[in-house]
Parts: sequence; structure tokens; C-alpha cells
Amino acid sequence: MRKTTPIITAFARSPDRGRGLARDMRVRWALEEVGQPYEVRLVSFGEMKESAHRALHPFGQIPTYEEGGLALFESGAIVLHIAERHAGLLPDNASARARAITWMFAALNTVEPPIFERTIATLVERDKTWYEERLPILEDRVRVRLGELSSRLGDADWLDDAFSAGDLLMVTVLRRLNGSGLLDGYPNLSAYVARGEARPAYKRAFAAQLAVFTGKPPTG
Ligand SMILES: N[C@@H](CCC(=O)N[C@@H](CS)C(=O)NCC(=O)O)C(=O)O
Repeated sequence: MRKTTPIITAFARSPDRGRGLARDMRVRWALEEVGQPYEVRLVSFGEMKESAHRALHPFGQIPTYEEGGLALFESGAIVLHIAERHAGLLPDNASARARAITWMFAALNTVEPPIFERTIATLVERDKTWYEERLPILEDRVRVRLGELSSRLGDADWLDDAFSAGDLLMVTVLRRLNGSGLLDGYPNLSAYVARGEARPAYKRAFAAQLAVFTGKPPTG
């Protein structure tokens, strides 16, 4: 079968100035981990809402993933697709594989929601009268999850033995807390994120995403 190079979409101008927070970062990182070259189609905020893009992504967002006749959206589904088709992101053992996939869902469905809720509040609710009252409540919810995750990780390097797509997603989710100070109370989680960021594949993905914003070739 002829191999096709996957094409992903990413922000033409990312609100985080290309610092690895937009969700194409997860997909780039996964592709780098498995050594799969890819192409990137940059889209503006306007283009994301047009029908041509909505045919790929019903919610008018990034990232999307096209490979031959296949078109996917949802960063978690895309990472799972990549992990299932290449070695390196999911263990071969069926039980270990199921546990790694469980961590993928946990990252996106249990840990990301309170973190994302807090991020959105800091971006769009700052001028609301109730902001100062609501922020500590949102941060407490984040701390509950961080405490639980920290207890489970303990002094292990990764969530379930070897690095997996579960760690990849969890690290990208925790990175959303950069600059908030919330991770400081959990040194093992800070070290876990740093461990993810130190991976050569992460660095290549980060440099490629940053290069879109700076307009300079990737240096990572
Ligand atoms: N659950 C989706 C969320 C996608 C998402 O929120 N994408 C953001 C960028 S990180 C986006 O396109 N935002 C622009 C918008 O929603 O208009 C995923 O994981 O792919």
C-alpha cells in the first residue's frame, strides 16, 4: 500500500505565541515520537469557521488530521490513531495497552476539564464582578486532581511503567498550568512535565510549532 504523508492543521497565529499549548502540539509530538513525517496546513480563525474546514472538523477547530482518504478531528482520537499504527506509544501487552489508553482518557476527560475551565476563566472572565471569588474555587478543583495524580505517580517516571500516549497527553494537559504556580505544590508532577519536555521528540514538535509563530526555521 502506498504510504501517504499525514497533513495536520494548526493555528496560523496561535494565541500562546507558539509555546506548545495549542492542541496540534499533541499530534506533532506523537508523530515525532513514532518518526512519522507530516505536513502542516495553517488556518486562520476565520478559515476554521468556514464550511471547507468544518467538513473536516464539525466544531470549527484545530487540530485535524488527514491521511489518504481518512479525516480525523479530536486530538485524543488522532493521537490514539497514530499510536495504534506505529510502535512506540502503546505497549504490545494487551493489558498494559488498555491501561495506557485509560490514561489517555483520564488526561482528557478527568484532568483537562478543570484545568481548561480555569484557563478560560483567566482569559475571558477577568473583568467580571465575580472573577476574584470564582478563581479560587476553580483552582481548588484543579488542586484536587493534581493531588490525586501526584499520589498515583509517586516517584515513578511515567504513569504506567514505560512512557506512553497516556503520558504524552497528560504532560500536554499539565503544561496548561505553566505560569499559574499551581504545579509548584507537586514537585513530582513538575518533574514529570519536565521529563516529557526533555524528550527529543517533544523538543522537535515544540520547535516546529514555535517556528510557525516566529517565522524562523525550527532550531530544536
Ligand atoms: N477537544 C478538542 C478541542 C479542540 C480545541 O479546543 N482546539 C482549539 C485550539 S487548542 C481551537 O481550535 N480553538 C479555536 C476555537 O474553538 O474557535 C481536541 O482535543 O482536539
